[in-house]
Order: sequence, then structure tokens, then C-alpha cells
Amino acid sequence: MAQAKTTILSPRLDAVLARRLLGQMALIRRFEEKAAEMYALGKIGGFLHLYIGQEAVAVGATSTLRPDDYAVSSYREHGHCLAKGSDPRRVMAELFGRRDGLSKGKGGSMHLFDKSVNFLGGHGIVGAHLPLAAGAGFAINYQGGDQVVLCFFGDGAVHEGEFHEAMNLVALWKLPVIYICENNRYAMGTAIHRALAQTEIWRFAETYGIHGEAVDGMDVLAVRECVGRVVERARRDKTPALIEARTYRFRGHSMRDPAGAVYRTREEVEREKQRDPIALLTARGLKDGVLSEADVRAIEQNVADAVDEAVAFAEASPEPPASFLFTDVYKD
Ligand SMILES: Cc1ncc(C[n+]2csc(CCOP(=O)(O)OP(=O)(O)O)c2C)c(N)n1
Ligand SMILES: [Mg+2]
Repeated sequence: MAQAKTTILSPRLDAVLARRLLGQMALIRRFEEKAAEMYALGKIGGFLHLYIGQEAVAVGATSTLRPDDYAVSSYREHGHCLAKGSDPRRVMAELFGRRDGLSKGKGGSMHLFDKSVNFLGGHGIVGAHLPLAAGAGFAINYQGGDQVVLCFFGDGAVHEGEFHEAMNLVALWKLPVIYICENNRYAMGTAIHRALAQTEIWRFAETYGIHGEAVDGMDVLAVRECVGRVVERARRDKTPALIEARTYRFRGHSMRDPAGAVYRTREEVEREKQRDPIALLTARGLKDGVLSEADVRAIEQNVADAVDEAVAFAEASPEPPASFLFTDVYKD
């Protein structure tokens, strides 16, 4: 049943895990910083929503999955897609609208999709993918599998009907779906307390008789521990769960709102940046003696190289031909 939980002491960290989690978060951060640069240069068009600040949620949560488990996300999905294992070169090519992109250049930033790693997409309509996650959970049960589905979404979906319909169905039909609400306290420029009567989102689990829990979304180890527990249970007993990961986006909603400065104070943003998930894990790793300064520098260099390579790959990929307009419309 629903419960609030504050992790006092993060779980144990060894060198392999520290490098893996830090490497993934650093890759997502660098990838998106570069994507913002490419957007400013006009190489990326359309919408672009950065995940900077929230990396611990995608990385901590997906680190508990098997490769055949599923993840699905909203339009702020670069991080989830990369954390699930997609090739950064193909993600960048999709942002560039190029043929070698994950969706053949036809989807762009909000519509990454990668069957090869069971990433079931970025979705632009707020809340629309929550029932899709329930459908994926239904398919798993129907086919007798033991995979689980992680569904990431924002606090702005909670006051929509789809959230409640999906929660009811996964509870009623016992589907192995874990809903992870990334509560970054804003839906575009609207603060959560102006939109939700109940701002403790994990409490909605109680209504549907499923497990609910809040977790510090800036602490990758806390997310990993929390999601790891519910994933294990979902795999074993088909029990769904609702996790509220409390996090913060350091940038604005999208490139049209680069700093989010109109509806948040500079002090608030600066205060939240003190809890940068990458800095927190780095400090923890150094303190525990499982990371060295040299390890951190090597990780930074590796991700910078990988992102440069992704940009070169995207630049070299051709535009999709006009005939692509008529492909992938219907399933064969
Ligand atoms: C059904 C629907 N209504 C409105 C929008 C416009 N819209 C795009 S993002 C957004 C805010 C969503 O905020 P949240 O769910 O908290 O996600 P975050 O951007 O914070 O990651 C809105 C209202 C939309 N895409 N879909
Ligand atoms: Mg939000």
C-alpha cells in the first residue's frame, strides 16, 4: 500500500556501479548540452525539451531493468532513450531529422522510438502514453512473459483523466507496470500547487490500492534502490506501483523558454542546482573511495568524444527522401 519513504542512507556503491551510473548521467548531460548548441545553430528544428537536472531518475530507474524490459516516456525523453541503451549517434541523427535517426528522421526530438532496446517512444501528448504502458503490460501478461514496463511522465499528467484510467486498469488487471512521475514542480510555467489539489503525487496510489512511494529524484542510488524493489515485485507478482521522483529541471520547459526565468526565481534555481545529481554522485563516489579524480576526468572525456561522434554521424546522414512520407504509416 502507499507509503512515503525518505531514504536516509543511500545503498552501497562499488566502483563498477559508480562508473556506470556516472557515465550514463554524464552522457545524457553532455548530449543535451550539445543538442542545445546545435539547436541554436539551426541544425535541429521543431521542439526540444531538455532533461538537464533530472538525469538521476532515468538512469537510476533503468539501471534496474533487464534488456527485454520496456520503457516509455513523454516528449522529455532523450535521457530515458539513452539510458535504455539507444545509440547516441542515432538519437542525435533523429534530432537532426536525418535518415539514420531512430525514427528515420520523421519523428524528431519528441518521437524517439527504438525497438532494439524496447524503448516504446517519446510521446508529445501529455498523459497519452500512460494507457499505452498499461497496454504493454497487458501484452506481457497475455504472452506469459515476466518483463516489466517503466512509464515516465511529468507532474502535468496527473490531473488528466488518462492518469487515473491507466492507474485503475493496471491495478484491476494486475499489470507489471511501474509509473514513475518525475515531479519537477512545473508543467510548462504552471507551478504544481496551482494545478493539483493533492501535490503529494505518490498518494494517488492509495486510491487504486497499489504501492506508492516518493523518492529523492536527485539521488541516483535512492532511485535505483526504490525502483529496483518495485521492479522485482512487479516481475514476481505482477504488482504495479506509482513512484513519485522529486526532481527539478535546471533549464526551461523547451528552447522557447530557455531558462524558465519568468515563473521561477533565480534563487530557487540556484538552490536546486546545489543538488545536481551528477555532482552528488561524484561527491559520494570520491568520498567512498570508489571513484578517483582521474576516473571522473576519463568519464567526461569519453562522453565528450561519444557526443562529438554523434554529431558527426548526424551531420553525415542524409535527409529522408520525400517518399518516406508514405512509409511506416500502416503496419505491414
Ligand atoms: C494533452 C496535452 N495538453 C497540453 C499539452 C501542452 N503541453 C506540452 S508540455 C506541457 C506541460 C507538461 O508538464 P509535465 O507533465 O509536468 O512535464 P515536464 O514538462 O515538466 O517534463 C503541456 C501542458 C500537450 N502536449 N498535451
Ligand atoms: Mg513537470
